[in-house]
Amino acid sequence: MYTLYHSPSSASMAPHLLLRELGVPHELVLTSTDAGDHRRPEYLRLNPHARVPTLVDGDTVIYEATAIGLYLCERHPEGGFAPPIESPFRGDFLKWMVYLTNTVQAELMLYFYPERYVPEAQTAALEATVVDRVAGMFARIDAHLADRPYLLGDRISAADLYLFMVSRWTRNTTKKARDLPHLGALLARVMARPGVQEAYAIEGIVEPYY
Ligand SMILES: N[C@@H](CCC(=O)N[C@@H](CS)C(=O)NCC(=O)O)C(=O)O
Repeated sequence: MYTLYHSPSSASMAPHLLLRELGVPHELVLTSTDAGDHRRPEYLRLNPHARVPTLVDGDTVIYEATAIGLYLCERHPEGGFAPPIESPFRGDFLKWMVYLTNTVQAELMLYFYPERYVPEAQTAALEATVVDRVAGMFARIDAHLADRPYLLGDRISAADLYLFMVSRWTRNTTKKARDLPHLGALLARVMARPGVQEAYAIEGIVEPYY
């Protein structure tokens, strides 16, 4: 049985969606970043970096949302959320998983926590810069999706769930991922999936959904 330490609408969303879509047994432990649960000693013993999510699988403790996603895909290949190692799509899959966390998500952290990087007088300017730069990333993803429904082509993968999560994080900005035609269509397709709807109900997410 997996245990996912999660905080609603945070970086734990992609692993949560994947667990639901794979249909594997798991329990959730609410670790609210708003309430500071991620800084409590019992959580820091699992994840000393004080970040959410963390997945526990027996004696294995994994943090980093992408690592959790790759781990779950490898443990449940029958779920079909990652192309197998011998697939011609494997390289693309790894590329998107890493790009989305290492480039898109990393940049969005500057938007969500600008005060960690610059003095208060400069936070609005930093936020605006990040919104512009991330919009450029999503525009290139939108162009990639012009002739395919999902990042890898016809079949959904864990990378699309990750894309859904980071796209959602633009919903309160002036440049929303959902307003891009092809990306917006992908987000609607992902939102319609039963596992995603279950996860949203459990996390108590209200509109705008993405
Ligand atoms: N690279 C990490 C980032 C995790 C992360 O920054 N999570 C945020 C929530 S979206 C968090 O825990 N924030 C609390 C904090 O930074 O104090 C991952 O993908 O798991």
